[in-house]
Amino acid sequence: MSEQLPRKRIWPVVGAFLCGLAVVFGAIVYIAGHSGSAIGPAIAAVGGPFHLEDQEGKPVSDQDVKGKPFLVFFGYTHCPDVCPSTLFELSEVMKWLGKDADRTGVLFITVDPERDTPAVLKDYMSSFDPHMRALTGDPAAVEAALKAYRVYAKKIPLKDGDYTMDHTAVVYLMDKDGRFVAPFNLKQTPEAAAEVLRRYL
Ligand SMILES: [Cu+2]
Repeated sequence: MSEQLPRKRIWPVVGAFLCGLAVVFGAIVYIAGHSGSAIGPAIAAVGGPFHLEDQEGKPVSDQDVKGKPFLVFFGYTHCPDVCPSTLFELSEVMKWLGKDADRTGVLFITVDPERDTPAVLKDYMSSFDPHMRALTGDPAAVEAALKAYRVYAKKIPLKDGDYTMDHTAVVYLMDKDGRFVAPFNLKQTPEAAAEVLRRYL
């Protein structure tokens, strides 16, 4: 019994502390949700103009996807796991969209223009849904696209003189006006993911 007593005294204190935390947290959420100035511009700042070329060597800019909701994903063809599995999942989403896939766009922008030439991209993309376009360009143009989408990419040298790329692997959902909506969730069935995209048509 002597052990029980202090505990009983502590719980109300802990309870009061947690309530205090809840109030503070609630206030933060409220302010974040209503000020707009704190979060709004950060979201609006994802995306923007880019001038690249696709796997056919055809110039592609942000203007080409205007009027369509589109998905943007940054990666590289030498990627061992994340990129191919993401592109596979996006291919499945495109299949579920059926005819509507023509009214959307999926852009796979390389973070490794040194190795990802249009010819390399063309070969690589033949494994995936044909609605997806892979983009590359000169390093400065790619860098500008990375900056526009706030994508981090870093070359990691390997022992044998080869290298790998560390990179942001977010799929961005952009609306018809080229505005960032949200990260696109692929941790759901392709059917459900296709429905999400369909809402922005
Ligand atoms: Cu990757």
